[in-house]
Parts: sequence; structure tokens; C-alpha cells
Amino acid sequence: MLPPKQNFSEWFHEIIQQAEIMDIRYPVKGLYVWCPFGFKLRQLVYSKLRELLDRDHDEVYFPALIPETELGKEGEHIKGFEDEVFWVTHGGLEPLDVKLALRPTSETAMYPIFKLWIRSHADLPLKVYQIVNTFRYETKHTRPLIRLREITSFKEAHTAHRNYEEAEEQVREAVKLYKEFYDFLAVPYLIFRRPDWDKFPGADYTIAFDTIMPDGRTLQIGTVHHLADNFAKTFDIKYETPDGGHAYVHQTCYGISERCIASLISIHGDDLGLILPFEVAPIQIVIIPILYKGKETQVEELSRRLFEKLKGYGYRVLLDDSDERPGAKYYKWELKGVPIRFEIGPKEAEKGDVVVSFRDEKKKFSISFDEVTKERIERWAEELKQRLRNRAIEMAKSKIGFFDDLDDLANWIERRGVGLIYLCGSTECGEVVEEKAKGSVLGMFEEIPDWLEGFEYRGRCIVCGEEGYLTGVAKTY
Ligand code: A5A
Repeated sequence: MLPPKQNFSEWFHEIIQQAEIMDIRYPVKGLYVWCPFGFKLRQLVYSKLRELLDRDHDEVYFPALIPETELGKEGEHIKGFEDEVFWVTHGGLEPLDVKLALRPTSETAMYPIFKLWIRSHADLPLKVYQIVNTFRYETKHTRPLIRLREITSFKEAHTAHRNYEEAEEQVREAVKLYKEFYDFLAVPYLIFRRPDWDKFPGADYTIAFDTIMPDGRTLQIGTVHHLADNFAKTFDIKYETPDGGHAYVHQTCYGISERCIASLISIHGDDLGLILPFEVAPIQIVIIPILYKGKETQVEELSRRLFEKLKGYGYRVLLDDSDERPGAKYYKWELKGVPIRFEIGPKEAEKGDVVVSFRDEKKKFSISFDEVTKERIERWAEELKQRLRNRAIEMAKSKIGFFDDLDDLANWIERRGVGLIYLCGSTECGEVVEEKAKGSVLGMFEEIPDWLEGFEYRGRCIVCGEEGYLTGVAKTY
């Protein structure tokens, strides 16, 4: 049994184990094992991410070890990461001449090579990505899929452009891409421009996607950084302009980790277990024959025929003809989030009918075997996704409130979720808010989602009264 989702932290801790996503018994803090079922889910989610990137990025692989001399070159970058780096200091018993960092992210692995790859304006834009593990010595509370010391599924894209504006255009493209990805997962997000004190180390600015978890805390599920020519200057990445001059490239990078799977699980799941959108469910359809003594043959036969038909359509379908009782089977496949369930008993088999139910709904209904067509399944899958999306948006809305008083704001983010305020954007006013509200300023809205109506973008700063912008504040993971 799972703890009720109301106790979100316990629920999350249990569901990832009971649904066989992760084994959390690995004896190093912040490192976890992907179980076969979890890894299939990961593969399905990441194949979508790959599909989106492959439209106009090339996949690459850069090494996991970065010489200390490269990692330390960009001042802001190393300042941001120095207390999070794992170091390799020895080869066998020999101390290394130059210590090697386990990549916390790959700017300083890639950019010295970008310098060699980029010669002329014809080499631009350069757009590459890799999906690799990265290491961060996190000191905040570590949690599977959410805060890892080995991030196993770090998708990082890196691009280079001719100037600031073209890089900015890429930032917009990346935001669009991430929107498409999270819309596909039916996970709602808020898009903020992070305040200066919280931007990626070395970036000109950072745009972040946050989702609201069931306990009201936000989870940063993706970031897009405009790097301007900060790294280009450090790593001397120049190109020859059409008129024969030389100029520094302007760069962007953007990343997503297995937090996308944490959000998928947390936003859609319920007291019974996972609820997965059809496209990413490792098992999309389960068929459960209900057997009574003496009447097995017809039921078994129709179940098998249904199985063959659905397999023929190309679905990931499972015929559960194990000896367990039907109730135990329902429980097991609900826990695993199987979106569509068919049951076939003697009564149905007699008439050539099947009973259908969906993971997110209580009701069951029966239709004839012949009515189970590919078109119908696709429609059910789409309807299921729409229900998940609507439910998730309603939940997100219920966790967002607007405030013009700092005590009310503090109260809200403590118990409910994201507080919206007007803030002028100065560091001083930001600090006042963070201290009084005991939460983090997520930033000004980069875009207000269309499901969040009725908010003006501009208003008076809650602290100083000067012109301010609609800004999110929350407790964060
Ligand atoms: N090079 C850029 C892309 C970069 O490293 N950006 S980042 O530091 O913001 O990380 C990208 C994303 O990885 C974050 O938005 C967050 O969703 C995720 N992430 C960061 N640290 C993580 C950790 N310790 N565990 C799991 N996910 C993490």
C-alpha cells in the first residue's frame, strides 16, 4: 500500500520503489539505481526529448573528466560550481599532475573544442546536445530523481551564434522546445526569468521552467541560459565574419534532467500509484482474463485474440494470465500506471465483448471486440492526456495566489504554493521578500501561461512601490 498522496514526501519516496522506478539502496549518498521498469519509462520520455532535439541539433559526446585548468577559466562559472565538484586526484597510486573534475555540466569540456570547430561564419549556428551523467556534490537534502549527486540523465544542449540577437532567438526556440516537451507530458509549468542572483554561473540571464509539486513547493524542471560572449571571450571562440573581420560567438545552453520524470510521476500519480500518459507508459494496455472453472476456454481464446490484435497495432500490451486473483492484478497494474485495462469474463466472452477502463477514471464500460480499433485506442489515449492536463492545470491554479502583503505571502507559500507579487527587480527588494516570505524569488514571468488569466504584468513593487513586474515566490526543491 502507498501512503496517501497528501503526505507527498512519503508518497514519492514509496512510489518510486513500489512501482519499481528506482532502487534507492545504493550505498553512496545521492546516487540511485534505475530498475528495469523505471529505465523503460526513462527511455520512452527521453526518446521524445531526442526526437524534438534531433530536428535541428546534432548529438555529440564529450568526456566526463575536465582538467582543473579548463574548469577554472571562466571566473563566474567556477565560483558557482567550486563547492559542488567531485575531483579525481589519483591515477592508481600516482597523484595526477592536473586534477580532473567529474563534469558538473559541460561548458568547460566543450568550449575549448568549439574553439577548434568554429572558423568562419559558415560554421554558425552550431547546435549540439548530449545526454550524459553529471556530478554535483549537492549539500541540500538529496532525493531520487529530484536532487542527485550523480544526475544520470542530463540533457544539455549547447549552441553558438554570430551575435547576441541570434543567440537570443535560440533562447526563444529552446523555450518553445521545452514547452512542447512538457505539453507532451501534460505537466504544467511556469516560465520565469531568474533574478540576477540566481542565474546560471557565467550566464547573461537564465530562463527557468518551474512546476508546482503536490506539496506546493516548486521544482525547476529545465533551464535555458543566454551566455552572451562570456565564455567565448574566456575560451577564445572567434569566427571570421563575411567581411573578413573576427568576432566572438554568442552562446546559449539549456538543460533538462530526470526531474522531468519526477514531475511526471508527482503531478499525475494518485493514491493507487502512477498514472502515465499513453505514449510514455512502459505497458500501455493490460488484458486481464477473469476465469471461472469450466468456462476458461472461451475467455482465454478471446483474451489471446485481443492481445494479438493490439500487438499487431504496435502497442506495448500485456496479457496477465498469471495465477493471481483479478483484484491483485488490478492493484499491480494500477500501481504501474497502465493507462488502459481490458477485462474479459465468461459473460463477455460469450457475447464477444470486452470491458474497458482507464487508469484515471473509476467507471468501466463494455464494447464489442470488433469495436476495439486503432483509431479508438488513439482517441482514448488523447482523451486521457487531455483529462490529465486539465486536472494538472486545475491543481496548479489552486496553488497560485496573488498578494500585496508580505505576511499573507509568507503564509501562502508556507502552506499552499506559489505566491505572485509585483516586484521591481532590485536585489534589495528581492532580499526583503525572500527574508520575510521565507521562500525564493523565482523571477518575473517570462510568459504568463494562457490558463492563468486575469493578471496584469505590471504593478507597484510590494516593497518599494516603484514600477514592478509580476513575479513568483515559492518554497523550492
Ligand atoms: N549547462 C546548463 C544547461 C546547466 O547546467 N544548467 S542547470 O545547472 O540549470 O541544470 C539544468 C537542469 O538540470 C536544471 O534546470 C535542473 O532541472 C536540473 N538539475 C540541476 N541540478 C540537479 C540535481 N542535482 N539533480 C537533478 N537535477 C538537477
